[in-house]
Amino acid sequence: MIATAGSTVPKFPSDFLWGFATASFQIEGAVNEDGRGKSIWDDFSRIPGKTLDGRNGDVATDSYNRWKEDLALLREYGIKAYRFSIAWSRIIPVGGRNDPINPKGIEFYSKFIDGLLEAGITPFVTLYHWDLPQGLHDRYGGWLNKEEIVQDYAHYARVCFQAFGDRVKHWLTLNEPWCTAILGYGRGVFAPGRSSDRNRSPEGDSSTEPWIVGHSLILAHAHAVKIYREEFKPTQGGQIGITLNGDWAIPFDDSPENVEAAQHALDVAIGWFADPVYLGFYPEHMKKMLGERMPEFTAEEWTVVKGSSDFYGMNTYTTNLIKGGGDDEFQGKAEYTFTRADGTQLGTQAHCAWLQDYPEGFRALLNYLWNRYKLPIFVTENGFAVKDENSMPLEEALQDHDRVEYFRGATQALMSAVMEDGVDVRSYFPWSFLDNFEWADGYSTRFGVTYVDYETQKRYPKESAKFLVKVQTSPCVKSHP
Ligand code: PNW
Repeated sequence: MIATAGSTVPKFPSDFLWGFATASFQIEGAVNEDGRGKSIWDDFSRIPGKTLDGRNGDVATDSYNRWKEDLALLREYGIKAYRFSIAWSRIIPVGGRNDPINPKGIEFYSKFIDGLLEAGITPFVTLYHWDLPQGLHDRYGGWLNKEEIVQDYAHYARVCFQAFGDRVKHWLTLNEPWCTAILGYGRGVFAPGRSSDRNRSPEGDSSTEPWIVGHSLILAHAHAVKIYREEFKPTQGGQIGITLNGDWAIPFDDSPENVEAAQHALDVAIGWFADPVYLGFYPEHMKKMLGERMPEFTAEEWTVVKGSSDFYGMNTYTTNLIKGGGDDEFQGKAEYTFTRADGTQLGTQAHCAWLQDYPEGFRALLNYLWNRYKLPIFVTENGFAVKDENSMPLEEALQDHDRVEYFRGATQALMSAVMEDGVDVRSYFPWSFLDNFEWADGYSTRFGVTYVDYETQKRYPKESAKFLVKVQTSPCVKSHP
């Protein structure tokens, strides 16, 4: 639907940011170059058994060395914005507030930002996308140590605002804190790999550590925002917020138990972080579920936490059907399935077990977040990994039909949410610009709209890249004056 002048139908925002997203550790490689310090993913990804294909992030898509080539491709795609993350250990190799700053690290991102701006591409910068400096993990336990990590992260953020804030006007403090806390300190499948499961990790307590880490993450984010607002925003004039993962939850059927369970699933997946940051409280369900294990904020901390995001940063991939029951606290003691009561599947299965295509869920989640948190939404990730793409010959992989269908559905859902439901959405960043290091999956799962041949590091646009480039320039999403 196209908005016409004078109608009550909302207009598609003229400054809407269409782009693609990546993250430092997943693309940069060059782990020993120009004074970079180790991150917790360096060694973790080298431990046999931690990645599916046994491969690590040492080279990835070699984007640290090939940034000019990547920039040329972004320019060729003609997108408006690019989301990437800064590697903390390139800026401050050991990580702490009294440790040396690495000018080469600053120079690298500075040149890249200049290159984007020259190409007319808006940089959307994540400060932390899971690559904690190993030095801080070794020194005091990283995110487990609230007193230290909050100060060190705030210092690192300040260094970045100082170095890049004259040119960067869109900041994300943290990417998906749920993943950092649960996958890194609960399930133990992401670095630093801590868990109560002694087959996985010699150390860790999955019943307490994730909640402690989550608490530190919220405070670290909030303090960085306070610094930005007080010291930089008045002159630099940008926006800053957090970006949360979260998938739509549909009750398996309309039994009260399953309806309640769907809300509980959302409370832990999203509310754990979003309720404190936007509303000023932890979800009741979490407090009840965790009792004394749920950390509390002091009154003084709440004043920093509540309202600490200028917008809602949204990463979303799928929808789950939810049943009550089970004892998995990380899912809010709810069970997740893609199989409907009648035995059919919710949508097309991706390469990863946790992902099926269901665009209606994207629209529903946009509405839920808009109604609950009442702030403009920046969609900072959304994407699909085609089943078995990694074992296909190049020509076949480039015809990524299921990914095109995924983005067709998602962009239509986005348009409906904006134009029909009146949800205020400001950006759409498909994950990912390139195939890259997919964490515990290694390189076996491909999320890129650009195929990367890891033997030659050659990049090849897939059909989905062409599709998305066309969507953003089509008349019904073009800016309305
Ligand atoms: C996000 N899950 O991670 C990250 O922000 C990206 O770095 C990543 O490459 C992308 O999504 C694709 O996985 C997620 O298990 C990792 O539900 C795991 C889950 C969700 C998101």
